[in-house]
Amino acid sequence: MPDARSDATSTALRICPLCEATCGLTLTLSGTRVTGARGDRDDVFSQGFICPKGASFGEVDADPDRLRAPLVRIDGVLREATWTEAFDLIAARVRPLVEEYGPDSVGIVLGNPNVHTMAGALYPPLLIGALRTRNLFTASTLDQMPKHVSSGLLFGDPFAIPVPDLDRTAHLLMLGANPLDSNGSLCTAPDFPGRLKALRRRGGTLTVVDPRRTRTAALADRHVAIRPGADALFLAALAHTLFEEDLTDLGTLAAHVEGVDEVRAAVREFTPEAVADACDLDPATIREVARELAAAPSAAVYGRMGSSTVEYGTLANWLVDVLNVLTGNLDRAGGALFPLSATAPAPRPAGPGRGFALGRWSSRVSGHPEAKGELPTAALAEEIETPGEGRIRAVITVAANPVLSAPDGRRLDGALDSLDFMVAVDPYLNETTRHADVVLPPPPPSQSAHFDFAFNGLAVRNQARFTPAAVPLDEGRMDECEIHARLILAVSGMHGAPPSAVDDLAVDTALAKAVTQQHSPLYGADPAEQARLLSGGSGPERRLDLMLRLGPYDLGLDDLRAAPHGVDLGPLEPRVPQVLKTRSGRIELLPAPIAADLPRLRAALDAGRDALVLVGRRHLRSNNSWLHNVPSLNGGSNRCTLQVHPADADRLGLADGKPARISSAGGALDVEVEVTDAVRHGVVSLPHGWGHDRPGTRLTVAAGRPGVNVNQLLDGSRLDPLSGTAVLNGFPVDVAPLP
Ligand SMILES: Nc1nc2c(c(=O)[nH]1)N[C@H]1C(S)=C(S)[C@@H](COP(=O)(O)OP(=O)(O)OC[C@H]3O[C@@H](n4cnc5c(=O)[nH]c(N)nc54)[C@H](O)[C@@H]3O)O[C@H]1N2
Ligand SMILES: Nc1nc2c(c(=O)[nH]1)N[C@H]1C(S)=C(S)[C@@H](COP(=O)(O)OP(=O)(O)OC[C@H]3O[C@@H](n4cnc5c(=O)[nH]c(N)nc54)[C@H](O)[C@@H]3O)O[C@H]1N2
Ligand code: SF4
Ligand SMILES: [Mo]
Repeated sequence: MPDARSDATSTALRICPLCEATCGLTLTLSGTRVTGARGDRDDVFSQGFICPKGASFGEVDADPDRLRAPLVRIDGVLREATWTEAFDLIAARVRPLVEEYGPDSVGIVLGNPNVHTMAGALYPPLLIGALRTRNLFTASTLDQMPKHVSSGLLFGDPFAIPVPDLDRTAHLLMLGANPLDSNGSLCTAPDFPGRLKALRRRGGTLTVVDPRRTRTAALADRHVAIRPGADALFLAALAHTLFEEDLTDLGTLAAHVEGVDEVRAAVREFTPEAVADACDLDPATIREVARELAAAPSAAVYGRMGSSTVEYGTLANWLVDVLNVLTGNLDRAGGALFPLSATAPAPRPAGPGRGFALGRWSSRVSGHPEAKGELPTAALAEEIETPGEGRIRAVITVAANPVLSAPDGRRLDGALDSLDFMVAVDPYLNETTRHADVVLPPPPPSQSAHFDFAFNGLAVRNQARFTPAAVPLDEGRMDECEIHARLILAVSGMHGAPPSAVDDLAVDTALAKAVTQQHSPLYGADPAEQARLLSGGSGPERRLDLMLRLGPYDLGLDDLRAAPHGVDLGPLEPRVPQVLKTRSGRIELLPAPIAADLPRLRAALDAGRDALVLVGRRHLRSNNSWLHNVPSLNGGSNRCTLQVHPADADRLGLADGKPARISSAGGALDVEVEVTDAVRHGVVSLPHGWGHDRPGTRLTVAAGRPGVNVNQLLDGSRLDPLSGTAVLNGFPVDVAPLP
């Protein structure tokens, strides 16, 4: 490993943690400083692809605003402290709250970067288990929870998420996703843009459904500029058309599906004519899209943010896979398949499972049902503010910035400020962490080992890659895994125990279970001996090694170390019925909670139409709320402007480059107008993650171009009821020019 005292140049491999594409990077180092990054041409998965974010890895890594030491609030002021002082304070403050007010008095908030770190994959489940709180909030209810709920209901497993077989499909119907800027989501595919171009080069077709003419839509054979929020209606009409024109063909899947006739009846009213007005589409177009889907030799339907964070998000996500099933494309090459990651438990034999339960408990104040053990992040503020038994008095945020990423940040600001105690595991002093009593900063990514626990299970090709830390930990730094382990000990009454105790317990628990499971590769083995055999220099590496050994491939951590550019495990393969965990052991195509939500969708057919609604957008040189502090990623076309169609601009008296006031239920914002026909009429677009104008933060570059927080327009009351996911796309707004 490079030496901090030397300035000799060298290179090191690092999987990029900045988006779901998980590209392999080759870092150039001067001593221990990252001076550059290029795509690793030998990476088995990304084969040299890199985007501007990855290319700025060195700048992201070396941001001078990254916190170097823990911060502890003393007399109201956050000051640098030692790790011992920080964990002592956590231990002294959290346990008494739990003892006096119960486990639910501590809320846990997990943000998106947890899926981009080993620590975030391995420890939060243990933290939740240690605290036994039901007040768990994550970025999932601002994102993909509708997919988890839909998969839970259809397949019995919320993590069984079919991904489009990008490299082999003949037809991709994509809704509410813009992978040319996002690089893909719930579909891990380095160089997604190149893979879409390859699809078209081999004669395949791409249809993009999006109210904006995105860079992805510009690449498509067909762009369907739907009215926001109407995807579920559009998809129901596609299903209706397949039935009406006798175009369904489940193929070999038929033996594993129940409820097809029930779905046929359920979509009867959703004719293309009936949904046309709500979608603002020609019925003939809807029929053509359905026919093309049915006629394609293979096809995949794929939906993301724009069909998820909307009023009918779970219904839309359910319909995506209903269409994959009805056209026989689920679980076949070229369709939508279930990945099998190297750290997934070895497959158990096919057969009935325990099924997926929804709403096992509800949130205290508004009675929102839990989904996958989580409550809606949009309800976090009220759970802190509302007095009574079960009120949240302390919050632990890990890699989360809900003040910007969730609805009504101003209210959340006030709520976090009123807490008895708050801990943040975060590299920055930002809009959220400024409220903390203790901030525990992880090291920059070059100093952490990496393995993608989550994204390998969502990847278009099975593969496994591990990159050790590229450079050693700086003096005074603590590995994020150790931070998490010490945090767990501090809040669970074991403060002072060695952090390895947490990993040992996890290893022992997993081994004790595995040796009793007949389908496990370690069935019947001696757990103590297996624990001794584990390879890895640290607790988390031993845990990774164990998960690999318990997994479906004959792999261990040493194999991954011996293959620094990764191990290719082949294309996705059919997994039905083994993957199913429903009570019936079959795909349950019309689950009861979905059927119960359909009347709401029927009502939407005749509901009034809003004159102007807002949708979000992402920019290639941005990532949610936390990359605006990197100079090369902030500026140019990455700006927080309100995009308005020329016809709407005329109607409302708005002019390009001029200020306007936009308002909705949660408040009003002053923005700069950008007139462009890339948004359809009746739709305006404002990106999220901006609004870096609050005092008490340390984000020098971001504060210089703060932008506005789009989520201030929301009051937190608009949710997809089945998943508790906030409606971030397709809500009504008013816009007026400012003098
Ligand atoms: N209006 C609107 N709102 C949205 C969205 C939208 O499209 N429109 N998108 C939603 C989506 S999809 C998501 S996923 C959420 C994201 O919501 P969040 O996860 O709350 O927000 P992020 O901006 O990703 O912030 C992550 C935090 O993690 C910190 N961080 C960065 N790297 C690390 C690390 O290595 N370790 C730790 N411990 N912390 C780290 C950052 O400093 C930051 O504080 O936002 C949602 N909000
Ligand atoms: N560069 C960059 N990359 C990122 C991120 C980032 O912030 N920046 N964030 C990462 C994260 S956390 C995620 S979850 C992914 C998200 O990845 P994507 O889902 O691909 O990203 P979005 O840009 O949010 O795309 C949503 C699209 O839906 C459209 N849309 C809005 N409303 C509707 C609707 O009602 N119907 C339809 N059909 N379309 C609609 C929007 O116009 C937008 O083009 O990106 C990840 N990658
Ligand atoms: S596409 Fe994503 S993973 Fe690849 S270099 Fe860019 S930010 Fe990193
Ligand atoms: Mo996300």
